[in-house]
Amino acid sequence: MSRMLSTVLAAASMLALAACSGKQAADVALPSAAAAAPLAAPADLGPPQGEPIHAVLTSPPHVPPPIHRNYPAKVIVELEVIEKEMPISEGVTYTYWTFGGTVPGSFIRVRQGDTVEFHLKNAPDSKMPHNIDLHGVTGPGGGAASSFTAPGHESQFTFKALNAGIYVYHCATAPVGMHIANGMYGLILVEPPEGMPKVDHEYYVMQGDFYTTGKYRQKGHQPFDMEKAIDENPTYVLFNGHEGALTGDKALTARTNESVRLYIGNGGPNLVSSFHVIGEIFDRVQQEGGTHPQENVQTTLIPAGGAAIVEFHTDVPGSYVMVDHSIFRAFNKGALAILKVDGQENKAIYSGKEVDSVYLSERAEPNLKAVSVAARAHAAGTLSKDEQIAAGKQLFTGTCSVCHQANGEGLPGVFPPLARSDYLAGQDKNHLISIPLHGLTGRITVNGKDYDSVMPPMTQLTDDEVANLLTYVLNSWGNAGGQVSKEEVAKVRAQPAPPQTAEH
Ligand code: HEC
Ligand SMILES: [Cu+2]
Repeated sequence: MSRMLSTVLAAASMLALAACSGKQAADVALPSAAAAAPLAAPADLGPPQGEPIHAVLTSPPHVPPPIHRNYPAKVIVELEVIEKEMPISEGVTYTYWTFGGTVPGSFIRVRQGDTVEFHLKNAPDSKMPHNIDLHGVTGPGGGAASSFTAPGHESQFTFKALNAGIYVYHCATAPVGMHIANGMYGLILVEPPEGMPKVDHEYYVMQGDFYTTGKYRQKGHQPFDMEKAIDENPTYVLFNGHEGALTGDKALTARTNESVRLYIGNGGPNLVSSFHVIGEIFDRVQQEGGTHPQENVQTTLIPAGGAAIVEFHTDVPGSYVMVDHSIFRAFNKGALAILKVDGQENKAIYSGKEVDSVYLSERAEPNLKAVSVAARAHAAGTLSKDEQIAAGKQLFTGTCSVCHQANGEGLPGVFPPLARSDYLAGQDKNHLISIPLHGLTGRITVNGKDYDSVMPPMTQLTDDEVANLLTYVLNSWGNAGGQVSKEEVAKVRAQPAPPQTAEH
C-alpha cells in the first residue's frame, strides 16, 4: 500500500507546484514618493481651515477619491450601523452587523491634520447597542468610550487625525469578539499631507473569519457559533464578507501596464492573514500600514486588527487569484478573490501555457458554479434527478476529477476508473456513500485490475454535495444509473466509519 500512497502524495504535490508557479519579477517601479517621505511624526498641522467638509464614504471594493487639499479641514463623517441578513455563500444566509450596510464597513478617507467630527448612528431596528474604535484615533478607546449608541440613537465625538496611514476601525461593544465576528470592521485612510502617489486603480479588500453552527456551505440560515469562535475554528474565511464577493462578474479589474493599489485590511476577529496574489509580486508594500515601504514582496502578513497598502504593476493579462496563503482557507473556507487583467499578451514576460498544468483559478470557477446550481435547486425546494446530476457534474470537476479524471477513466495503476466500473456496480448504496465520506483504503479490484491505494475522506463536502456527486457518477460514462438523496447521506454520516480491510 505504501508505494501507492507515495504515488498519490507525489501527484498531489505536483499539482500544488503547478498551481503556485507565478510570473517572473517585473522590473517596474511605481513612483516612490512614500519611499522618500520623511519620518511622519505625529504632527498637529494647525487648526481646521475653510468650510466643514462632508466625507465621501464608499462601499467595498471602492475607495473614495484622492484628497487634493493642501490645508487641514474639519471633516464630518456620518456612519450608520445596520444589522441585516445577507448571503454569506450561495444558499446560505447570516445575520451581519455592519457599519454602513456592508462588510467590511464604508471606507473613510481623510487627510493628516484634519479634525474629524464623527457621527455614529444606530438604526432604529437594531437589536444591539454598538460603538466604534478607530485605530487612527489618539485617545482612550479610540473613540469607543464616546460612541456607545443604543438602537435609534446617535452619538458624536471629535478627533484630530495626527498620524498618516491605513487604520482598521471596529465595534468594541461587549461581547467584542462577537460584534467583530458579525462583520463590524472597516478601514480609514489618513492621507499624508502631500497625498498618495497617483495610481490607475485603488481597491478596498478586507479579510474576516466567520463562525456558523453549520458546516461550510451548509444551506439555509446559519447562526453565529460562539464556541467555534472561542476555539478560533472558523467555518468561513472571506474577503469582503461574502463568498464570491470578488469573483466572477464581481472580480476586480485592471488593464495591462497599469498600477494597482490595494488597501488590504484584516478584521479578524482571530486569524492572521498571509495575503498573496498568485502570479503577481508586490512591487511595494506598506507593511502593517506603516510609512516606510518594503519592496518586491511575495506574501504579506496582515495581523487581525491591522492593514497594509499593497502596490503592483500589471504586465500580463489573465486572472490573478488573491488568497490567504494559509491555503485551506482559500479553497475550503472561501478566502479567494480575483483581479481580472485585460490587455495585450507579453510573451517576453510570460510565455503562456507551455506545459499542461492545472490552473488554480479555472479550478475555482466550476466549484462556485456547482454551488450556485445546488443553491438554486435548494431554494426551489427539492432537487430533481437532473438538477442533482447538473450540480454533481460541476462539483466533480473541482473535487474528484483531480484523481479520477474528468472523463472518469482514472489513471492506470494509480486511480481506478469510475467509468463502467464493475466495482461501483457491485456496491450497496450505503457503502458507496461511505466512500467519499470516510475514504477508501485497501486492495480492491476494478474492471479486472487491482488497486491497493488510499482515497482520502472528503469531509469538507456537505450531505447534498455528496448526494449530487454520487448521482452524477452513477448516471455518467455508461454506469447503471440510480439516485442518492441527501437524507441517505446524512444517515450514513451519522453511523461510525466502516472498518477499512483488504476485502470490499
Ligand atoms: C486524491 C485522489 C482521489 C480523489 C480526489 C478521489 N478519489 Fe476516489 N479513489 C481514489 C483511489 C486511490 C481509490 C482506490 C482506493 C483503494 O485502492 O482502496 C478510489 C476509489 C474510488 C471508488 C471505488 C472504486 C471505483 O473505481 O469504482 C469510488 C466510487 C470513488 N473513488 C469515488 C470518488 C468520488 C465520487 C470522488 C469525489 C468526491 C473521489 N472518488 C475523489 C482516489 C481519489
Ligand atoms: Cu457592535
